[in-house]
Parts: sequence; structure tokens; C-alpha cells
Amino acid sequence: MTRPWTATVLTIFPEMFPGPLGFSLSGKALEKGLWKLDAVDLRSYATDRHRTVDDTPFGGGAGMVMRPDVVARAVDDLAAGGAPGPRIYLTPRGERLTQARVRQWAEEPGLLLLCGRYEGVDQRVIEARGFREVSIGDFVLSGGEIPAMAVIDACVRLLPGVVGDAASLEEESFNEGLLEYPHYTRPQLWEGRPVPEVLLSGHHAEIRAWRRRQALEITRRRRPDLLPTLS
Ligand code: 9WO
Repeated sequence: MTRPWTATVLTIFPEMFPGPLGFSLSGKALEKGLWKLDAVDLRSYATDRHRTVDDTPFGGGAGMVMRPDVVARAVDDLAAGGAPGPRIYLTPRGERLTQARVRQWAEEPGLLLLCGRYEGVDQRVIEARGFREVSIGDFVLSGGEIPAMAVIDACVRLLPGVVGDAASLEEESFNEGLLEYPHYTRPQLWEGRPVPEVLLSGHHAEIRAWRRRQALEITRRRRPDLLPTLS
């Protein structure tokens, strides 16, 4: 392969990577060279002997802020070294990640993911280096590393050759926009609970229709915002 899809991660905790991404689907794909991971220590771009990356916030307030000069040095060095693709800063303030966006990013040559710690990163370097602010959900963690892993995992499973069974991805896009129907396997009777009869029937058209109804019903109850509005 000429240049596999590459996740470049800027973090003060590069040892966290690959972490969970080294297992299962993403881990096997990584071993096969279907994608590449470059976890870069932000501290290596600090200039003082304590390798400081943060400082106190102008205007006062709790905690510390990551310095723009350190982040910019890192980004510029990585860009010169060919770190490709959109630049993403993981923050609860960001625009919410969607599967549509994941599909776009899986088509890029890779991603540069900036992981904040403390109270976040100086806003000027986010703007000056063209980072998009992205959130994976409405909660606050202690840093951007776990969200970065989530973004990478979501992209990697869409790369060519990563999911062996192309039917799985097709089925997923068939289900487009709805929550998934429930799944069942053996034993057929477990703790007095049977598997829905229709799934044992072998009537594939009926099974398809049942799953569709289940998907619609669970979506209506949990995520009505995902359903097209009538009018
Ligand atoms: C911490 C904090 C403490 C005192 C006052 C204000 C404060 N804000 C924050 C904060 O937002 N810290 C973030 C921690 C800074 C960026 C990295 N961190 C982070 C990213 N937490 N959660 C995310 C995240 C990213 C994407 N999607 C969901 C959550």
C-alpha cells in the first residue's frame, strides 16, 4: 500500500495509544497495515527544561490552559512531515460527530487529532491552524484522548478491507437513519425468556419486516428526532 489512512494524535499521553485500538477489528487492521497510528507527545515541542505545555488562564478562573505556541510548533512540524487530512480538536464545545461525517473522514488520507487536557487549548491556535471543534456527546471527560479513539475507531471500521464481511456494512446502510433492531442468539430459551418466534420461522421476508417494525418502534420511542417529520 502506498499510504494507509493515518491517524496522527497530538497528546501529552501518547502511551494511551493504541490502547483499545490495538484490539479486535481495529487492532487486526493495524497489524495488517490497513491504517497507521502516530501518537505524538506534545511535550516534545515544549522549549523549557520542565517541558511545560500549559499556563494559567488570562482573565482568571480554575485550572490551566494549553499554550498555543507549543501546539502550533507541533502541528507545523507534523504538517511538514506529511500528517494528512482534516484537523480535529476534541471538545464538548464542538459540533456533534455524525456517521455522515465519519464516512467523509474515512475517505480522507487521515486525520490530525488534537487532545486537550486541563481546561482546554488556547482558542487562537484552534483558529489559526484550522482545527474543527468536534464533540462525541454532551458530557465532559478529563481529556480528548478517549473521544479521539472513538473517532478513529468509527473511521477505521469503514476503511476498505477492515470489515471482512461487506454484508455487515451494507446491512448497516440499509438500516439508514434508524436505531438498530434487537439481536438474539442461542440458547433459544434463556431464564424463561424465548427468542421472538418469527426469527425461528425461516420466513426471510417476515423477518425483514419484523426487524424494520422493531427499528421504527425503538426509534420512535427513544429518538423521535431521527424520524422524518410528517406533513
Ligand atoms: C474542564 C474545566 C474545569 C474547570 C472549569 C472549566 C472547565 N472546562 C473543562 C473542559 O472542558 N475540559 C476539557 C477536557 C478540555 C478539552 C479536553 N477535555 C475534554 C474533551 N473533556 N471532554 C471532552 C470531550 C471531547 C469530545 N466529546 C466529548 C467530550
